[in-house]
Amino acid sequence: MTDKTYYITTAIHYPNGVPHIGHAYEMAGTDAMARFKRLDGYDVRFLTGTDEHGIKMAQTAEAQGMTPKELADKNSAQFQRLAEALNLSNDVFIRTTEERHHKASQAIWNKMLENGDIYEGKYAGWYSVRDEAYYDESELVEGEGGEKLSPQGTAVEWVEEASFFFRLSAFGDRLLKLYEDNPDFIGPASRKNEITSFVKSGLNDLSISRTTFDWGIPVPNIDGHVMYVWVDALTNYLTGVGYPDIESADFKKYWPADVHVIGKDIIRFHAVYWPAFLMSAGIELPKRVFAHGFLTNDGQKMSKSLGNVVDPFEIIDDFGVDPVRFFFLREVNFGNDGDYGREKFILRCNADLANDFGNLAQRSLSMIAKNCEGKVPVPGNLTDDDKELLKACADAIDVGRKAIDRNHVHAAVSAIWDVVGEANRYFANAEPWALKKTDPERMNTVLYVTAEAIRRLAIQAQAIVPDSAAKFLDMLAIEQDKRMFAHVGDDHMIASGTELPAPSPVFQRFDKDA
Ligand code: ME8
Repeated sequence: MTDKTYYITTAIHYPNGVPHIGHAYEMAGTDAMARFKRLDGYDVRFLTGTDEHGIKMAQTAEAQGMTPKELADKNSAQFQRLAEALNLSNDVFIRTTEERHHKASQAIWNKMLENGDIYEGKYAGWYSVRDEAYYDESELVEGEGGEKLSPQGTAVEWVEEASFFFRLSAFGDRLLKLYEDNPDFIGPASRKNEITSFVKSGLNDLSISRTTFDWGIPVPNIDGHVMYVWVDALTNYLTGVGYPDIESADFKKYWPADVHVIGKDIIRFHAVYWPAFLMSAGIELPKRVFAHGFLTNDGQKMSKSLGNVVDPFEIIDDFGVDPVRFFFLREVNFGNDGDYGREKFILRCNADLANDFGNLAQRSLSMIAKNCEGKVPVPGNLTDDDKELLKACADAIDVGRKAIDRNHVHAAVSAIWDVVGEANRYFANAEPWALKKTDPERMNTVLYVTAEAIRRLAIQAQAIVPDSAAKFLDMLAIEQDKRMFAHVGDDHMIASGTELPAPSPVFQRFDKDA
């Protein structure tokens, strides 16, 4: 048992359509952080799921001749399938249509009501169904045909209806103090500036119930009102740890969340509305909200009308899950926008996976098979070069730890792959194939050190490319319970004499002309 806990969440995705690579990207990045923390000895709770209420769902369902629940069931299943296809290690998959979530949402509503932050009124203003968001007139931009658009470029409509309001305007100072006292609450820093200036510009009270449709969670004790979808959506993070039972073991252990990982388009909901709801309800705030960037396809924004939306299932089928996870996390700075392109994908995976990591293992382990009777050789005295490489492998964990605590997944990946590069240079310079005749003892040492370096690096790579890293560890005959970060280091060096299975290639080389 460990007392180190870590609660991490993705956004919950709208199942109004099938998942795209933006969703896969967020899931893979969050999964890498969850796995990293588990490998580092934390008790991790990792939540993902689907956000099933709201007008967008209701309208899409109607257009497709189904009920909203049928649409939600159909597409939520696709998101669950994606979680499996991506080898996600989530502990919870939440659906907001579940009974437990209705209870949690009604409970937080009642708390905000009891604390005097909800009042009845009438909403008159702009709404974007696409964003499920209210916008102030001053935020709107003009479209090409002179029409009004949201700042995200989506259509807005004028709405007037009876509504309950949340007294968001009363929370401005408390929110600004939150950002000031907790400089890490919003990441990356650029998002913090955006949110701070939004709050400083003055907050309006927020309409939190709707009366013109019924696909939502009923407002407790009031007929005809359903909750604004974001009130219920954000509450999912509490549902996932047992709220409203705040005495439950899960809630006590995992709340407050360590980080909500989301995309840059929904930072306002997470860094303004969500902490205000929680402050009102008297619930501790999450420690951090981190917004990753958006993915494009060959430099173009993905959209259904352009027909260029990349299907994550298709690329996983084509390339395998680990190369897909690797490409996203290696190629794109988590926090910046990034681009997917087939050619770029192939170049990156061939260079870093097949050539660097794959070849190193294949070449060194084949030499062990051939020259050392398939057993981990006995090393001679270690030289400075040997020691330096092994130290670099162990030190990468510290670099990774710092990176993951800032949600810089790409930096944790670089920390590992920089040393994979070093290990390759070490192996090439040492020329063990030439030592075979001239200095077999030194050859044994080089092969031993290389195997040990692969062990150390593969343990870390389990966070990024779990299946492939496990194959490396299997080829080194590392026991299942010796694969944590605690086992990287001099106390757990690979044992000489261990019989190794015949090595086989772990990463495939892709042909860009195929
Ligand atoms: O916003 N690249 O759901 P969603 C990267 N239900 N990330 C992208 C992306 C892209 N091209 N497109 C979308 C919602 N995302 C709400 C969230 S949370 C309480 C409720 C990201 O299905 C997006 O930023 O529209 C968000 O984090 C996630 O995918 C789900 O988007």
